[in-house]
Amino acid sequence: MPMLEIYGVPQSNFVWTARMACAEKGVPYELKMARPHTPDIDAVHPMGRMPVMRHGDDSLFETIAICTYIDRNFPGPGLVPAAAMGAAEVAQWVSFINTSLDPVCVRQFALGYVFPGTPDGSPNRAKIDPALPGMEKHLGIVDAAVSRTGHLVGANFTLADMFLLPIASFLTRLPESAQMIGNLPALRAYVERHSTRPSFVATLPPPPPPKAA
Ligand SMILES: N[C@@H](CCC(=O)N[C@@H](CS)C(=O)NCC(=O)O)C(=O)O
Repeated sequence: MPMLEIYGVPQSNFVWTARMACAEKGVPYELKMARPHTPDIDAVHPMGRMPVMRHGDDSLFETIAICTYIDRNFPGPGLVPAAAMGAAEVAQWVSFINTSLDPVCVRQFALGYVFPGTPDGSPNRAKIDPALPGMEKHLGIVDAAVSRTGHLVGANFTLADMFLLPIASFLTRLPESAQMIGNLPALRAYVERHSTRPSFVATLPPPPPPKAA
């Protein structure tokens, strides 16, 4: 069988999710380093976003599609519950994270630090500050959700958690979000507990390279 290939950079939360899905499932894969809007990515994703996947003659874009393929095409533990309600709840949280939580907490807030676009490279307060109330709301929602069982859905670690954990982990490293998570006991415990998970440890992104002098 051909080797599964994931294209992207490991610091992307979505690339991290796809890699965690492979690790949870025990699927061997090759991470092909590729930035957004470069030929390998543009060849598959119509908007030039990462990750994209190739497997033999098949290719996919959008993380949920890639993870669904990984889950259904390979043997190993299911990433989504078999029961209708559990599967629907995973879809619910993945959709919420992708369309509501990620835009505020990653695109607006975190990228205001990581890719500030300011003349001197300082954090982009014009992006960060307006994101804070929305971030507080979204983090409160997932705190309440994981307070029940320590997972987003049911009593097991599912694909929904693979979407949330990389984002929550990144947020513990930035000042305002770290403080918010510090004040949300269930979410704080969730990040601490699942950060020791083998699939998380095996896919932890390396620190960014030092800035050129
Ligand atoms: N909905 C897409 C989002 C992918 C995405 O936004 N990836 C980011 C990196 S985390 C990216 O490629 N951004 C570049 C851009 O939007 O131009 C998915 O689930 O895969």
